[in-house]
Amino acid sequence: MYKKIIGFGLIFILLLVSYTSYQWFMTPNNGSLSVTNGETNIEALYEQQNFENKNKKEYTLIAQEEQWQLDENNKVNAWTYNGTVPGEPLRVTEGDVLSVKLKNELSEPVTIHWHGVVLPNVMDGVPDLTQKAVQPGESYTYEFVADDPGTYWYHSHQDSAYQVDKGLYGSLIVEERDGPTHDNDQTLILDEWNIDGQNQLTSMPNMMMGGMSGDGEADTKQLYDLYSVNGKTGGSIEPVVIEQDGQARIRIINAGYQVQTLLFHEGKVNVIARDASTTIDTGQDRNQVEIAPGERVDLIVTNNQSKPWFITNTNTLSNGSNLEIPVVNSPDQANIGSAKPSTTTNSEDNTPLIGSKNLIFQQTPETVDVNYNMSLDHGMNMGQGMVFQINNQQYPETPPIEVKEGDIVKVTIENNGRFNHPMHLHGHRFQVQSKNGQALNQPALRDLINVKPGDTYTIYFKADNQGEWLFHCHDNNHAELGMMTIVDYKGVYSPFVQ
Ligand SMILES: [Cu+2]
Repeated sequence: MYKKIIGFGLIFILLLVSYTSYQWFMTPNNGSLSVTNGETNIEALYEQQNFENKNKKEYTLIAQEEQWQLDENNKVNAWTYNGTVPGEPLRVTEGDVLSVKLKNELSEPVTIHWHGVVLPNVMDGVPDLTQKAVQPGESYTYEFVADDPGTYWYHSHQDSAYQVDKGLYGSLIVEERDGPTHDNDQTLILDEWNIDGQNQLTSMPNMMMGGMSGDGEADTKQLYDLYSVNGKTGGSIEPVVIEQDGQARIRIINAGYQVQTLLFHEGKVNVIARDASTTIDTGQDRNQVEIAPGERVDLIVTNNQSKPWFITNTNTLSNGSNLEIPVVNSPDQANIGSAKPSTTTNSEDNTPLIGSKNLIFQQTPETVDVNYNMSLDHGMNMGQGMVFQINNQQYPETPPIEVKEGDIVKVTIENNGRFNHPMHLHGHRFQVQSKNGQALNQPALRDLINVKPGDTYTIYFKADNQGEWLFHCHDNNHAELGMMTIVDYKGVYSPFVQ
């Protein structure tokens, strides 16, 4: 009898053990640690990655301080990835695994965010949301499949208003596996600098006055002294070389906080992609291209000039600085001083909304699962002075966009303030469907839409990438002062949230 009880007991224990381990293995994402209150840890989502039979491209990026010469007169104490501004250019082929070891040799924590890349949430580089920031002396490896060709960039998301301004950014190009390649393929990263560090966003009265009448850039114009292209300013900007009657693919990335309208010599400038989404060939000749903070635009530029010329911008900073990028026929074509800046055609710049070839939705979705109205504005806060808000709140008090996997999400973004707000969504692409109540003839697939004062856009996206994702203004000064929210998936949680 006694033995029998022990026998049954043993069998019971065995059954219990095997049932528990069965549960352990059958629980999606493998384990008790990864599921809390029925929610899955975002780290467990990453374990579902499959890197088999893929080519891996490895880089090491060291975050380090560097005395950086913008030109012969202007040296800045920059923060860099691998000692240069911009940081080392990263280049992979569609389908490759990109593996980047970040080593932090700065005195402050840093991260890397892969701007525009649709990737697993824990690789997104947002401190205290998708990872812990990488502390001084520590390392962290980012690894993901780069399966969507196009022009991207990377930058720190730790204290980004400051760290991106200091130079912690670089380009990430994902080349088409079988697509068109261009022998002449160049990247231009635009930025602007606050040389003496004296300008403050909190000295607002002038900006408010400027904002009344202006172009939505009164604050950036006050804040910054110099434009740079690939880390160089003025006469030190490296010329773009395109032989006469030849073509180049020019990838432009705006790493600064100011909307730029670039002017080209009259001739042929074709927009072929925006935000890594191939655009429809409009067949339209243009010489003007707008690019907002965080955006990328890929152009085919034909050089029909025998003499050097400049790509310029329509803006000037408060101190009169403007941007001039020389274009020459050959590296030894000197006498750039004689180049005439191009002039504006004053035609309305419709390039930000050029339609995309591949869409998520063939028609405007008739029913949506989530409908979020996002009102952008600025306000005053006793401690901080001017602040930037979503639905009258500053992050983290801003209402999140609550979704579940598979949802179709509609967001109506309305700018009720006086400044431009380039709104960027992490981990997804969205489809811009209408502007100011009017449907776009050709919807545009983007990860960023610059919402100017008074404008309203409706965008749609599919909630198909679980995680906790930022949706924020890419004028990082605005983001830091509150203009951020989160796309929060039900059913998953981040262990990194503070
Ligand atoms: Cu903004």
